[in-house]
Amino acid sequence: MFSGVYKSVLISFVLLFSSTVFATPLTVQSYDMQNGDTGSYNYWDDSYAGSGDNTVDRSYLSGGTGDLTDGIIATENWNLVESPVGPHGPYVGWYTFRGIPSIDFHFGQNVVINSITLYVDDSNGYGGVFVPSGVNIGSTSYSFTDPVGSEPTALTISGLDLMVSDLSMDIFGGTANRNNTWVFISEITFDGRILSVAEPSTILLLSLGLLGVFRVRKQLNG
Ligand SMILES: [Ca+2]
Ligand SMILES: [Ca+2]
Repeated sequence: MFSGVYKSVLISFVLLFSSTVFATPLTVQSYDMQNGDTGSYNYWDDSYAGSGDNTVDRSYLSGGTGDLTDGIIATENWNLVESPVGPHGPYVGWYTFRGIPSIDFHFGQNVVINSITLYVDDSNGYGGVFVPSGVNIGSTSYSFTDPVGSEPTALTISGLDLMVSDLSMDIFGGTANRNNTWVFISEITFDGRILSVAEPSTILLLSLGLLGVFRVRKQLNG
């Protein structure tokens, strides 16, 4: 019943619709920040590959990626997985007394971000490690509620509609009355969609497809 042209137009519509509606994980091309600090152990970004020295506290790391986007999410508290010997742990830890972590993420293309999730340790203050109290993204503040438990946890900011290619995030230490807490993060993820350069051409294809339908109908009628 449907002509081939009509079918292709229909498929194009479905593809366009699905690519714009459903949020999928976005790839971070690189992130820049100060390396983590040393406490009982070294809480560095051990897998960071880019500029800077990831074996020096607060060394400025740039142009690469590491622990925060490697897909490895800590499932245990910092004191259990950040060993002084052997492979280093999954967290990057910052002592907020030396400055709050500030991270610049680069996506390398235009994206629309719908949600951001931070995978953090929640030790309820053990060793001074707390869930971050909130983040600043650009000039907007988002606050987090510290779960009652003390397991590593995920903090998600949803309902976003941020059209960006770069994003800056300041992460505040836990508890409002202390500036000397530790923040431990093992992963930060972004969900949304790529603002594909193919979209205008898809629209062009749709237009051509519709034009084709009209021509076919005209021929049938004529
Ligand atoms: Ca990780
Ligand atoms: Ca807690």
